[in-house]
Amino acid sequence: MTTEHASSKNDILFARAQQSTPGGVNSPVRAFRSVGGTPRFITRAEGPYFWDADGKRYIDYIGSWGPAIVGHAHPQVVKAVQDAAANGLSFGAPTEGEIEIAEELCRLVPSLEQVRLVSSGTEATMSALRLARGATGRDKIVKFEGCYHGHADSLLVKAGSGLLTFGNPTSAGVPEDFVKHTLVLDYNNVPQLEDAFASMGDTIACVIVEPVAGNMNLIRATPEFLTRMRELCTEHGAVLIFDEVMCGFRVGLGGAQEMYGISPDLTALGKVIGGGMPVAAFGGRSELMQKMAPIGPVYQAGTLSGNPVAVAAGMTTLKLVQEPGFYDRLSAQTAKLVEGLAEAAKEAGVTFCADSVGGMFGMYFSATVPSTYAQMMAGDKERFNRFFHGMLDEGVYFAPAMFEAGFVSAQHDDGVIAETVEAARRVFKRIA
Ligand code: KE4
Repeated sequence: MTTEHASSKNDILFARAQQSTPGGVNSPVRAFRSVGGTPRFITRAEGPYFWDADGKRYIDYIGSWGPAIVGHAHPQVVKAVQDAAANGLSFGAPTEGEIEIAEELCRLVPSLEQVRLVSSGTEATMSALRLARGATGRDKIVKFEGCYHGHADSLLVKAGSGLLTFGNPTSAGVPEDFVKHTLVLDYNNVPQLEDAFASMGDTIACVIVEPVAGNMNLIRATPEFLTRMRELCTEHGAVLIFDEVMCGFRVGLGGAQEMYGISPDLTALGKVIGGGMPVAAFGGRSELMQKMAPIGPVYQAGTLSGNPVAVAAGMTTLKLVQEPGFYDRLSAQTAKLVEGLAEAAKEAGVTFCADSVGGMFGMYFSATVPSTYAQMMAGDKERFNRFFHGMLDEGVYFAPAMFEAGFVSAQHDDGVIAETVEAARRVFKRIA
């Protein structure tokens, strides 16, 4: 039951939803299973806010898990969607809008020479993996514990039993065979990466990494980690894939690859580039992308890829984030949030710290900002959950799981940040 009262419309809707949909949700993290309680059914959103089925307003720090970077229901984005929809929703044939957004992505993301549009981050990373394997003729892939790249079979894998042993499925329904080529290493562990390449470098098709990790809370890659990764991939002919579905256009206009000054061979994008509509993409060096069907041997397709209504939302969002000073302001507001939260926790004597990169942030109920998955998982989950629900009652909606990052929009102004920090002062005192 919700923390307010048993007859909440959210409870009623949640009970009803579970009759027709597994867990009552269309994506597991929405079910609040990590924090407990009843998910809020959102009726509408505007700017930094959204409202639940009881009419309660929340300051939203999910932003649809990243896409709502210009704020919810931005008038220019809504109008672009309305205008596009009036001309038809989907044609299954090419449109000029797809060329325009592809050209814009290649102009803004340093390593992109060509790009293919898809409808989800999962499709983007799955296709990039297939391209890397098709281009190299190799089977093995390297990922890192705590990084999430969507739900393609070969990526639903946890670290093997021993060091440098291949992964085991994290999901039922994924045959061992589908993950036996996936090696799971520790994030920010350079020696381990060097050992993997030393022992099997010429069989590794690719390394896929979140260059700023946002699926084990927020964890920054060290420059050494990414630099060495780039060197090793180059040395051994492996494809380096930056999964920037979340950090692309979130940490800065050119994403993490511009921030670190490292050029991957392929990049996966999503979230912000759709502005809340289903647009994702993978792209990189033309020499690689030319291997994609219909001109190359690597097959990939999608009925709604490059959908004109979704592309209109994405293109308008990409224009808005290029307004002068957009990311400076977004980064400053996000830093103001995490500084305020840390100050509030300190006043209450609660062990807490926070970090931010551009418009994404992490909150940790631990003494220091984690740099590894294990350090993040050692955080005080029970206290996080009490903080989460306390803030939810105060009308502030953070990610409903300790291992998720948070997101600020251009509409989270000083007043919104101050209101959040004031609420946190009250909640930290209650959970101290
Ligand atoms: P989608 O298939 O959910 O569009 O994207 C998968 C994906 C790929 N790569 C990264 C770095 C991602 O963060 C994601 C999806 N992120 C989650 C947030 N933790 C989406 C939320 C959800 O699963 O409902």
